[in-house]
Amino acid sequence: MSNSSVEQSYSLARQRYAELGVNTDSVLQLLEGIPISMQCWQGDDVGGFESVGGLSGGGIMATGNYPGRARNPEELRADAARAMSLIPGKHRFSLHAIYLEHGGKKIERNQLGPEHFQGWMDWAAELGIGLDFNPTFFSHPMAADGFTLASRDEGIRRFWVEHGIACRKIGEAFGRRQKTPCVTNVWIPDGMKDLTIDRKGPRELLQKSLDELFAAPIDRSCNLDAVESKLFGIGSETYVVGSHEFYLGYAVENKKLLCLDAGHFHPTETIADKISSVLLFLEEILLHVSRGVRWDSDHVVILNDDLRAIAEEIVRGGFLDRVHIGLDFFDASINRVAAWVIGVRAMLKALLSALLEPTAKLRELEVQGDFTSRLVLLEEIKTLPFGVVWDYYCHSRNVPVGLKWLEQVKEYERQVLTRR
Ligand code: RNT
Ligand code: ZN
Repeated sequence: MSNSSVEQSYSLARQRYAELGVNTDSVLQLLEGIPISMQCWQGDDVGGFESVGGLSGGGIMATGNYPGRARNPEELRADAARAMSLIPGKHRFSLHAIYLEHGGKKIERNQLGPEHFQGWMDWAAELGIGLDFNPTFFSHPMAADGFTLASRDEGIRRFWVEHGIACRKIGEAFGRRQKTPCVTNVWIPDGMKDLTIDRKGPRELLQKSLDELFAAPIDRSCNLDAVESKLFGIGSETYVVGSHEFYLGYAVENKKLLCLDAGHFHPTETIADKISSVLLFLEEILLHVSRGVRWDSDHVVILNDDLRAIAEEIVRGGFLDRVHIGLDFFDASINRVAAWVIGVRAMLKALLSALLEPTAKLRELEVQGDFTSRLVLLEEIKTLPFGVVWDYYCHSRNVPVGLKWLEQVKEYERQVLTRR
């Protein structure tokens, strides 16, 4: 598509939206201010750089063997930067503790410090993006029996508390340097495969561990703590210590961010409708936007009804500055750079579509009790030229329009990825 046809189509689309009272130019400005936190772990199948080759485990497993996985921090940074260059707007990058740079020395997880992430901080500063962080409570001998913060073994429990504290300090260092708070998200795999007698004990231990982990004073303007619940995992099908109810209570009582992962609830349960409830009791939340196919499979996020509903809830509720949007998927069966681009672009499209909605008008109809008109208008706006506005957004922010980005990914695959 030529530049002038993108612009011409946009001016007609702008007119169509204006008829409904929606200013597309202001919408695009708003959209530009929403950062999406792109997850590092899509780039190397959740391997990390702790040891050569990395090891997976703790119920997290990427499937597929597409060539070109990033094998070291330099490759991962190059891949992520390539993906970001194909996505409109400035975004963030979410690191896991296992993506440290150890300089050839063995660093225990409870000994990690900001110095092991210096390369990442420099890279982020160069790109002008913010970093988020995640302690890694899996892929480790101390997590081999499936318990970390809720372990009955005091040595193991203490080790993981210390890891959590170390990670919050790293998050604080990120935040101080980048001038936006780093969201540091705690997810642990703890749970039981089969029938569990004592469901209370491990939860008491987890509560105690979190209290210790969060007791270390950290500047809230630099680091925000989040806690992520889960329903079940591989090997923890029957019982997960950090359930939704556990963390909802914990977050409310301790003023933490609650992380809602789209794949961590019952298969027909979606997170969109939870947002307006939890934000009555919490200042801010983190979303892990993911796509479960039949189970918590972490497929690449696409523009489907679930994703649209999440974006609509954020926009309709006026929650844009209280919801941190992070992506959480890992697919090793397709080009990993493309997976990132597909996921972030899909999230942005969902937000754009939500921002283009004549929400005030719809709300008015609802309050008046005119549900007929509400439904008619909702159906009508589905076929407005939303794609044209999206194309113009990409064009005006100097990233490839339409399928053009894929050509660039293919070229990168030929030049770089297949040579690994
Ligand atoms: C696991 C959680 C968690 C991880 C990442 C890698 O079920 O969703 O967020 O996916 O920490
Ligand atoms: Zn998650």
